[in-house]
Amino acid sequence: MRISRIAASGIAAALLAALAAGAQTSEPRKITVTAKKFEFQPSRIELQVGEPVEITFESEDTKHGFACKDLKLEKIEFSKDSPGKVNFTPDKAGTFAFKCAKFCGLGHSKMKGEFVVAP
Ligand SMILES: [Cu+2]
Repeated sequence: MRISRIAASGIAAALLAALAAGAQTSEPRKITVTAKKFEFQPSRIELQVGEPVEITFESEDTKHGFACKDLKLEKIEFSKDSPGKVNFTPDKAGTFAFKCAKFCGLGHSKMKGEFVVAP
């Protein structure tokens, strides 16, 4: 009786640990990217296939945007007072360019970055 009770509590502990681990991996990794004329910082973001991420975009000056066609991430816009958020899980490995999706001045077309997704 005594032994089985210990075994049962061991199993319960293992289950709890598994649940906690599961909860941890489903929580997206949070990344903050700042934008200013005319760059993203960081401009090279390393991701992992299957790892959910939440990217917050903050502007240090004017209104900027973000879009990544290759990863099917729709255009968002964000400004100094109103950051933008993008949630996704990369499903393929490779290097995918993203860009500013809101005209922000003469250097706008050079305002780019890339996701480097590891398999
Ligand atoms: Cu911009």
